Amino acid sequence: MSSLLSAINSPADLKKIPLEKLPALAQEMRELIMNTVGSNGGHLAPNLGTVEICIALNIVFNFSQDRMLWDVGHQCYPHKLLTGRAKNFSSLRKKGGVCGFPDPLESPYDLFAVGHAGTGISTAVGMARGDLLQKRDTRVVALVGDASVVNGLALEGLNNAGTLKRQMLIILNDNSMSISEPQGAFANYLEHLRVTTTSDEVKKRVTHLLEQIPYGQQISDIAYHVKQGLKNTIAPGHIFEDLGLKYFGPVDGHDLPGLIEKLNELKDLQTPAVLHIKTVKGKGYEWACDDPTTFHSPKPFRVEGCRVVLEKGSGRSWTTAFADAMVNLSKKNEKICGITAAMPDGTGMIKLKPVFPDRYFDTGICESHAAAMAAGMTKSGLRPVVAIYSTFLQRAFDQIFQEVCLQGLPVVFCADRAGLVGDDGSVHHGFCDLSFLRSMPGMVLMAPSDEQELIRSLDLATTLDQPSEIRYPRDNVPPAPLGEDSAWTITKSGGKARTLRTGTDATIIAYGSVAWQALEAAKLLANDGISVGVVDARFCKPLDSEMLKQVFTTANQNGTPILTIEDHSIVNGFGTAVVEHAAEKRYDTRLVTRLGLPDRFIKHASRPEQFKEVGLDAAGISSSVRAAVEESRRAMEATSVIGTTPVRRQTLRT
Ligand SMILES: Cc1ncc(C[n+]2csc(CCOP(=O)(O)OP(=O)(O)O)c2C)c(N)n1
Repeated sequence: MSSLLSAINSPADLKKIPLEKLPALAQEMRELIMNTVGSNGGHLAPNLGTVEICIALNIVFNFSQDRMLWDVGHQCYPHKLLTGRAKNFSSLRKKGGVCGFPDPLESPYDLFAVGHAGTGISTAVGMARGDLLQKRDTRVVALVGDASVVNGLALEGLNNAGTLKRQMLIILNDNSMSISEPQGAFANYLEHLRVTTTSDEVKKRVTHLLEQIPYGQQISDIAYHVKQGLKNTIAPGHIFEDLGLKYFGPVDGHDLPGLIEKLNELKDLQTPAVLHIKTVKGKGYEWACDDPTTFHSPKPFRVEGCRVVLEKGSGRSWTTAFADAMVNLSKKNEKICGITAAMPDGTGMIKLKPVFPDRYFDTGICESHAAAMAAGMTKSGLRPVVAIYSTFLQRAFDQIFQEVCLQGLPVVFCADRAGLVGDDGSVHHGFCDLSFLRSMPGMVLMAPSDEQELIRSLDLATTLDQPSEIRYPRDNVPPAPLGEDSAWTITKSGGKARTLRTGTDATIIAYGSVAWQALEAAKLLANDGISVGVVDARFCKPLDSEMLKQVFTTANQNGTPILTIEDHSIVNGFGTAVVEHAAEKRYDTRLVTRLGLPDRFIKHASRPEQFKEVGLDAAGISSSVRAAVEESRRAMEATSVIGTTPVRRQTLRT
């Protein structure tokens, strides 16, 4: 590791570095971040923009006592480098390595594990109030980006922050970008602030001008009134001031001496305040500045001279498959509209924009607004499709409940990144969507297992007269269809499943993309003489009761196990739905083994590593099936030995 950085094990070491060497330290930090993200992937452009503010904050404040709260937290790599994690930084986002987001389990300098936007101000207000009541002498700082500050939760936090009667500093890190273009009126307001000469600069200039005129006290009084007048008429940041927060800036977020001076000025201000800093996303690398969207969170890459070669993903992603399906369907049905909440590229919804610009909407980081807006659009006769990552859909819980389900409105939610997400880790896994959507009356839950199935599910969803969700993972679609072409329908007996493979020793009922792993497991087991059937459930709600009746009846007669499998929490997911249904129908629930994500947070690693860890890869599934088959055989033998019939008797209620 480089020389200045290698001597920093904590902010105390940073404070020993002379001011004139800090630019060299900033350069070392940028190089380390760039090289590490180049080999591991991760958030690049946001972190290149926060190097100076992290140095300045860690010099001025004492975060072993003071409080540093991050919003999203994807821009905290420089803070990690200065707080004892530089030596380990090459392990960024790798299994067992440094987390790509703040993580209190990793360091006491990270107070909250975060990855969802909009929360930093609220947790900071909480810490400020808590420390005040507990008589702890701390300073509280929150750092929030210009696109995150418009999130509903952030605005609620701001509203409450203004009532604080103590120090709390919000750093508004304004790089005039979200992942892509920022959206909405607030973005325009910040743009206006950025181009306005700062109030400090104006005040300085006016004072300077008046000092040149030798008319004594009289002029001094006039100067005072002129300054006040200017403050009131120019008043950059008046929105914050009106909310009860003192506003300072905007200042250059890369001017280290300036930042240190400003933070020293503000650190003991006994009132809530906003320091607006202007930063450049991708600072230090021209190619990152030129294309901050691509370099927001790139895959691994290598730099060849002034050219950057990004690692190409092989295969076709579920996101691309969705985007193409969405565009094609929109061509056939003029009522269909696409909505994204600040993830136009991540969800693929951006593909709709050039084709139907009037039917494409980006709400910014406002998932609950997106859901409620979609509900409103259906009342006008439109068919909105809202694409949101499963993990961020959690934000829209209440609007899906009240504005969509309670009204029975046909909004289609497409939950990308459903299930394990790999190196972004625990803050980004989409493992709760079934849990919270299952309980919503009228909601149809679907999960396709290949691209053709995705197209069919979207076709069906956009013709339903009730709300629905389609979930798919952060992965590639299988290269070929997994089974025969058959229509997606919902009848009196539920949403129609399809059979992918027949077998006599066990049946796997798979929900969604894990059908592929189930088929692979079945192939492995066939080599060992174990014959496994695989059903592609397609629907979690309404379940296919005909299919379940047949599977449970056969399993009961033959004494063979049933395994459910899903890329979702084992708690209240697809398997739970099957067991609840079986209990309701008085089927033998002892036949069922549920495979899914365990009831704990799964740390960052690659997606295949995570699948292995939770036993959802083909090898893990096959060993679970083998264990279940052996257990059933032992149970059968035991019942034969004591002379009873090997058939488990039960009453079937249909
Ligand atoms: C609730 C939520 N929705 C969406 C995202 C995805 N996301 C991560 S960073 C980001 C953009 C954040 O922009 P900004 O706050 O301006 O920070 P910058 O990346 O520009 O530094 C988005 C939309 C998220 N993290 N949380």
